[in-house]
Amino acid sequence: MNIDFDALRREGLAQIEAASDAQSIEQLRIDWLGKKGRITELFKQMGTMTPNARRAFGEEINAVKDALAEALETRAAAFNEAELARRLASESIDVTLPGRGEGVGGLHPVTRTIRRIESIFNSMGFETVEGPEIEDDWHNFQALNIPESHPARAMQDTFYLLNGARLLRTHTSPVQIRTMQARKPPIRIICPGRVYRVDFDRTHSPMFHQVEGLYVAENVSLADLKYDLQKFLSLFFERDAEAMFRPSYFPFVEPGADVHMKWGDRWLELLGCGVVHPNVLAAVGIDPERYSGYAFGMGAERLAMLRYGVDDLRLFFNNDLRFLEQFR
Ligand code: 2U9
Repeated sequence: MNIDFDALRREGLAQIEAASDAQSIEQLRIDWLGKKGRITELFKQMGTMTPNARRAFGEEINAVKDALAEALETRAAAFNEAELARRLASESIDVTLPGRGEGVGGLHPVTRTIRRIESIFNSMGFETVEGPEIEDDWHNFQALNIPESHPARAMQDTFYLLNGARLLRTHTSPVQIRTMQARKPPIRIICPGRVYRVDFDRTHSPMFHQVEGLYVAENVSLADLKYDLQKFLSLFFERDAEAMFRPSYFPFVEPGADVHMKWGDRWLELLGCGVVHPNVLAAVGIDPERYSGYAFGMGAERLAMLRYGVDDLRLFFNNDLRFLEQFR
């Protein structure tokens, strides 16, 4: 068999030289030195040769094989090195670059308002108390002298859970009920928290925040209520607030009143209040002949709107940073 080993070697080396990446080198290794590669096929032919011819052929073909294997290895190493250098360059981090900067967060304007209301009442001797947002009918309604037929209990106002066995509290008043059950007068508490009502339009949100207060002791009167709320409003709005108490109806107080404040040349309604109804004290085992109390309730969003001059309630719930960042 006459084979031009030099030509074979030149052909293989030329192909290896022309390869442009590591995959092409691997393909060439398979084509030439693999199980069915061209060199391997030539080795197989040696079986039919005479011993002398086989020795001569073997030397030549082995030399070609070694030359190609070495060339393949050298090229593969070069490609691997280039790939490593490329990755090192692209994955390296310049630790001397300046940082991106961390923004400083702030409290939500409604949270700030609640904390402001709380701290004023804390300074007046009221303790902050919180309670569950999922309530039952008794704590949210019955104990508060809200009869079965009262409109506040209709399905369109209250979010009911578990087929009516539980509900989302419609005010924080059940916290005061639970506190009166657990403690003896005198009780002086302020109860901030989320409340829920089936109501959603320009001025109502299905979830909003209330702060309610309760003072129960001997000889608590409407005069105490007026004095304390007047003081609160002056501290909250940082001015000599002119307040007006106008009769209003809430099932849990008697008498009840809406509190208005002079705002420019208008009277603005700010909160509701009243003397705790004797039925409410009796429901929690406090003797209404011996003790009396006053209570009040306010919407935190409403007070936040007035304090910060915000004219759309929905801005408090959109979580638009352009709005929120102004309150830092
Ligand atoms: C107990 C007894 C009495 C809390 C009260 C109001 C009047 C009131 C509204 C203000 C705006 C609700 O958020 S709002 O819509 N609240 O007008 N709240 S008296 O009276 C109580 C509470 C608990 C045991």
